[in-house]
Amino acid sequence: ISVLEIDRVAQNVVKSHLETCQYTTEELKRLAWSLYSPEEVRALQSKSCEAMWQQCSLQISNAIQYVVEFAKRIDGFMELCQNDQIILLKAGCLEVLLIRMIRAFNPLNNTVLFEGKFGGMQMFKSLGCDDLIGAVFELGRTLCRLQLSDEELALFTAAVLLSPDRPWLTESKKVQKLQDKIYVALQHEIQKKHSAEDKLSKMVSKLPLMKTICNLHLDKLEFFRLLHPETAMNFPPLYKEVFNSELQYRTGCSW
Ligand code: 4D8
Repeated sequence: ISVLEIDRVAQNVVKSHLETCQYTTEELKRLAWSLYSPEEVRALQSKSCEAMWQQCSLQISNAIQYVVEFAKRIDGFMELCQNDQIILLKAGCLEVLLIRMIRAFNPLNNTVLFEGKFGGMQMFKSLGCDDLIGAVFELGRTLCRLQLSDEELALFTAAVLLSPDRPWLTESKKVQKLQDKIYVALQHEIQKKHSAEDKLSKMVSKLPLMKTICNLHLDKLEFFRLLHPETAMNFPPLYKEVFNSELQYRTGCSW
């Protein structure tokens, strides 16, 4: 592949990311000052488990819409068959969210942006998922240490989304070719910045923790569904579609 082609890939992916990342870096910098007060944190903590799950599933479903839009704008994604598009999104969108989270994560005080203000992991206490939340915050801290630029974030999330090893893909060779180009572009981007030469391997080494978090989330969801089936039924449609266990090939896709 030529340098020209790699530049074109990088430009497309970075543009798609910037157009779909919800908040600009400037907005996030300004927001970093607005922290939940101790009273507000207590109010979140004293919510019922069901109400907090409902609130979180809504936030996640909101954020997923932007990830879907990001995927659609990546050259080649829409040329994959619809089954594969759905498989890649279902399998990858939480990982992408977790990587995108670092833009909205403040490692100085271990807080994350949630509904307009920053708060620590205590604010998620009523979910009853301390292990999951602990892992998510740990990932936030370790990914922040890599100091990824928006260009690196864009290419990394695109590479994760276009993982050719997702089960049930029909055209994994096609996905592999797209991912290969993106990784070359990412390596190229990292070199431009004179950053540590093992930055890419450090990024890739965080993928197992992300997979663990995704599986933990699915376990928690399955358990929650058993305890509170009526609440789970009322989760946002997109959240249910992405995280329900059955693989379904939808024709009238809402995404
Ligand atoms: O840009 O959309 O504003 C996390 C959720 C991020 C989960 C969101 C969340 C994000 C996962 C709420 C609950 C990541 C941003 C805000 C809301 C991703 C945890 C924290 C988006 C980036 C930060 C900022 C709880 C937004 C993992 C697990 C969920 C359960 C349903 C138990």
